[in-house]
Amino acid sequence: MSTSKGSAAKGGGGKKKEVKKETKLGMAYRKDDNFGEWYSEVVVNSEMIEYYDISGCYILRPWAMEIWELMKEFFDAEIKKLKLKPYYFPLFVTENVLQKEKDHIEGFAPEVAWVTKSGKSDLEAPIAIRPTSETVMYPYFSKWIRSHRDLPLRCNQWCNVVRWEFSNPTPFIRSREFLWQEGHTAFANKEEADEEVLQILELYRRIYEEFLAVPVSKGRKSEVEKFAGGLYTTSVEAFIPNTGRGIQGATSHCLGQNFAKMFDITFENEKGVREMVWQNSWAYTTRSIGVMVMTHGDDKGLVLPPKVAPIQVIVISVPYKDADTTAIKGACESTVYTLNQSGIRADQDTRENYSPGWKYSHWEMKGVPLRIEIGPKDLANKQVRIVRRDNGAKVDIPVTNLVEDVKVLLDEIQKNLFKTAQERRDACVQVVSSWDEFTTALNNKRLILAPWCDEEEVEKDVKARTKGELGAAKTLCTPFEQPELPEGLRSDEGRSKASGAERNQNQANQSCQWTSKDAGDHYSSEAWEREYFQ
Ligand code: 87F
Repeated sequence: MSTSKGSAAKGGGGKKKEVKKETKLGMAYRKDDNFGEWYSEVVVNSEMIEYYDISGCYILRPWAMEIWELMKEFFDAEIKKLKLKPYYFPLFVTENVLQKEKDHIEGFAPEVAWVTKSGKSDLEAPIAIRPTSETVMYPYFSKWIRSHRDLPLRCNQWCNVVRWEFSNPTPFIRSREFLWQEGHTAFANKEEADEEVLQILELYRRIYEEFLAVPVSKGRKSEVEKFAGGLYTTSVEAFIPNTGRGIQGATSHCLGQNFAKMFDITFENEKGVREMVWQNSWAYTTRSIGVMVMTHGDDKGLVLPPKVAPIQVIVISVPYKDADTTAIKGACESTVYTLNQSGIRADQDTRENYSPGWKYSHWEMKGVPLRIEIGPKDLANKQVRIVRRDNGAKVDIPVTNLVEDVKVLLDEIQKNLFKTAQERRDACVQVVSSWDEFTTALNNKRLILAPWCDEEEVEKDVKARTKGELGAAKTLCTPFEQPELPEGLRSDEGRSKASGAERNQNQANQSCQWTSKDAGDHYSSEAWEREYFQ
C-alpha cells in the first residue's frame, strides 16, 4: 500500500516492503531503498500532510501545525527579548512597488504569482502575491523612520508566502505556498545590524539543534549563493545523508544600505545630518519540519524529538481477556493526568475498535517518543511499561517514579536523536584536496569540506563542470568553525577582486567551504539556475 502521490526526492530502486494487509498500517517503502517514496509515505501516514489538488500545495494537518506552533512559541519568546514587535503586512503587492526591487527580483520573476481577475472582470492592474515582503514593508519603513529616535525598527511577521516553483515539489521542503517568520529590521549603524545577524542565526541553530535535534553548520554564503539584494548572507545548513544533499535551514541577511537607497529609508542623526539606515532580514520556514522528518524518520515512520512532539507520551491500555478493564482504564486516565499536571504532553488512545497492537503501530508511525502500556500485570505490580520510539528499549517503572523517569527518558531521547544524527552526518563529511577527490566525494553523496578561493568565476565553473550526471555541486556556506588545513591548502591569501572589508565580516579565517550536490532551496532557486545555465 502506498498513499503517496509522487516522489519526493531521488531515491534508489523502489523495492516495496510486504505490508500487513489486514491492518492497512505500516510502511510500504524503506528509507534506504526508495527515499523519495518513503518520505511521501511518512508525511502522509503520520497525518502531518494531506495532498491537495494543486501541485506543490499541501494541507498541513494538526500533527504538523502543532510542531510549527511549538517552535513558534520558543522563537517568539526569544525575539521578544531582542525587542522585536509583531506586525502583519498585506498578502498583496502592486507591480509598481514589486518592480522597485527590479535588479534583484529579476532572477525570481518566474516564481511570482499574480492575481489578474476578480470574478469575471480583469483587475485594472495585476497584483502580485508576496514571495517575500521587502517591497511590501519598506515603503512604510521610509514613512515611519524619520529620526535616530525611531531606530532601531524591528518587525517580525508570521505568515504565508507564495513562490511558484516548477521543480519537483516536495511537502515541507519545496512547496508553492509555505509558512515562515520573516524579520525585517533597520538600524542606525552597521555594527548593530551585524550583531543582530548573528544573534538571529544562533536562534536558528537552536531551533534546529535543540528542538528538531538536527545538526547544522553556521556560516556565510558565497557571493554567488547569497541573497543578491543584500550585503552578505549567513545561514544554517543541514545535510541529508540519504540524498547526499545539503539543505539550507534558515538565513539571516545583512542587507546593508541597498534597500535604504531603493526605498529612501533615511533618518536624521544626532547631529541633524540625514543618513541611510542599515537593514537586516531573516527567515525560517516550515521546511525545517521536512528536514527533521528526513533526519530522524525510520522504516516504522516518523520519529519525533520530544521537544517538538505534540504528544510526548501515548498511554495505551492492554486489557487481556478477563482483566479488570475498569481498573486499567482508571490507571491510564490517572497516568495521563499525572503527566499532564507536570507539564508533559501525554494522551491516551481510548478507541475500542482497535487492538493494542494496531495502536502501537499507529503511534509509532506518528513518531510519539514514549509509549506507556498498562495491563493487568502492571496494575498488580503498581508499575507501567515504557517503550522508547527511538531505540525500541522497554522498561518497567514503578508508578511512584513516573514523572521523574519520564522526564529523564524524554531528555535522553532528545539527546540521543541529536547525537545519532550528528554521527551519521559526520560520517559523510570528507575533506578533499584535489579535483579528483572532489568529484569522487560528490558522487559518493559526501558532505565536502573543500579549500575555498572565494572567486565567483571559479565557483560558477565548478558548478558548470559538475552539472552533468554528477548533479551540480553547490556551495553551502563557509563555516564559522574552520578546521585546520594542512600547509599548502590554505587559500585565504590571493583572493582578488572579490575581497573587501565587509565581505570578510564574521569570517576571521575564511579558508574552507561546505559543498554538496545541489538540492535547490528557496533563495538560490531554479530561477537562478536558469540564469546561469541556459
Ligand atoms: C522568489 C520570488 C520573488 C527569494 C524569491 O531570505 C522574490 C524572491 O526576493 C526573493 N525568492 N527571495 C529572496 C528573499 C530574501 C529574504 N526575504 C526576507 C530572506 C529572508 C526573509
